[in-house]
Amino acid sequence: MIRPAAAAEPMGARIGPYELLEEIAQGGMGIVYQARDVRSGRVMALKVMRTDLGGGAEEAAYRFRREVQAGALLRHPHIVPIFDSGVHEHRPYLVMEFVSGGRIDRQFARFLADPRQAVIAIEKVARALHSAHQQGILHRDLKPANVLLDDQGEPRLTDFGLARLPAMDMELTRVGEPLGTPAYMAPEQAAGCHERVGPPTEVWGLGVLLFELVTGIKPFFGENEVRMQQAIRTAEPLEPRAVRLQLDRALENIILKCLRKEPEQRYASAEALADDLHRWLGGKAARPRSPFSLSPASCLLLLPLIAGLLLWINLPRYAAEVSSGTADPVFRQLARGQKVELLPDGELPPWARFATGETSQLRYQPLGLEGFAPSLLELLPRMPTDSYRLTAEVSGHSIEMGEVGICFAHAQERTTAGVDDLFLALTQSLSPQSNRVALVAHRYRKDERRELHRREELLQWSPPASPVTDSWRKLSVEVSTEAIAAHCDGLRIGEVSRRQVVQTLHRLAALEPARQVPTDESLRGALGVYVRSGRGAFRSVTASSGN
Ligand code: 3AM
Repeated sequence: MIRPAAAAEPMGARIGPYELLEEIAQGGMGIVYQARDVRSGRVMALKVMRTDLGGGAEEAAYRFRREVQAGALLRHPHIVPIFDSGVHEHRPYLVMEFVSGGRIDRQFARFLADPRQAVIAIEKVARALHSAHQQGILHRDLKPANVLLDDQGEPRLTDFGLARLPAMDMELTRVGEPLGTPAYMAPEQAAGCHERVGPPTEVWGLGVLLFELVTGIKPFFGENEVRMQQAIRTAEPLEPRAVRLQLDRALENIILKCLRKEPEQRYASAEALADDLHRWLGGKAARPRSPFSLSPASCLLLLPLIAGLLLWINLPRYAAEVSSGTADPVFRQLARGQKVELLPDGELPPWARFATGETSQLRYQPLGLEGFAPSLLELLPRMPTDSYRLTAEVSGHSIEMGEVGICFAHAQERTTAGVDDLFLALTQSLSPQSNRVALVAHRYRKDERRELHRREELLQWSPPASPVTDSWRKLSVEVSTEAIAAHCDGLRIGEVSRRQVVQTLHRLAALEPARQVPTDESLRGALGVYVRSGRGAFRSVTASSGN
């Protein structure tokens, strides 16, 4: 569950004998800090229950207890050890080893580039899980946030707060109520059949993790939790090789075996999966292709893939860390005045990431983006020059008043109520009734309690051609130190001064009090594509310096 940011403890504060150094992350139940044990000087990770749980505090406290109990039973090099626990001002806390490399999906680009790395990591997680299973412990909440990487790049499983412990009664697992995180739940878990949950349920979770690491997308799609659970129970998974054509067939078979609907048809244990992954790494796993992967449903699913190579991709947020290092050659080309194709051969650059809209869906050939909330897929983190041009051909459709476009400036701002994304986009309306191009400033905040989307138009224009649903439209922005000019299908449709942009941003800021007032200086680069309430397709996305 995503909750709005909780009030953090002041840094330097003490919880038991631990001095808080830095907040690392906030989860649904607790806040994780880096902390120092004042007795030994050792740096640890400390998780303390949130203060704002209200009626949920009892269940959260129970999860802490469960995590500590599981921790006492578990000793494995790929499980994060728990060293200590206690209660601070009526809130339970636990102290574990500090694991410095962050969640496994932060290294997504590395695994995409080399599936063997993903297999090596998942084999280790599978062996760690198997050791837990042998103690009668089921993790029940496998997901990328619970697999961390240490400073050696080794995977470390954590968070047994939802675990089933040996001899545990069904206290908090009411029959029929699913437990876990929807996208990673096995069908029996999504259906709330707790008595069918066992090691093969975790094999499923490992299969989803591996699928995601080697393809960059999840095997099932649902735009909300209910649809996701429905898809998991009834739909066939995507085939990994439909997404990554070069992926080894034997590896695909291993993944699909993890994702069989019936637990009995999956690997019987996490160890059996680990062994098969190990054989694959040694080049020996060559299992026959599963007849399940060619079921009519998946063939149907493949048709559009074959026809147009339409690959729906759910790129995890922070898919690749924005690294100016990796984008360096592009910056050099731009600085030399060359025009750069931001989707060479229709492929995403490795540094692409969602600046906002991480739940949106992505496909490619041509690149497509689908989302209800505003989604901004950043294709270049910044421009090396103040004056530049961004151009793209866009198309799309929507059942509502959606829009599709290019985005050329983005900033994140912390407000008293949450984190807001501010961005500028040149958009084309997607509704069949309306045919408009507009230069728009957005302020967007996604948090679970309140979704905020404010939008102000700086320029509007009605193209003479038919709505974009039937054709491609070429949109282009020219940004200079003085003004922003917009073009559509080669026609200049207008210009706004940077002063106007700043005034508009101020108006948006005034509507939602921000800690800092935005300036045009606070809006930087972030060149990319944008969609809201619909599906957009993009091709020929280019950037160039100067005018
Ligand atoms: O989302 P990020 O990667 O910033 O790294 C973990 C992740 O942060 C951090 O909590 C977030 C959700 O899992 N975390 C959890 N346990 C940790 C530990 N033992 C930890 N970071 C370091 N050491």
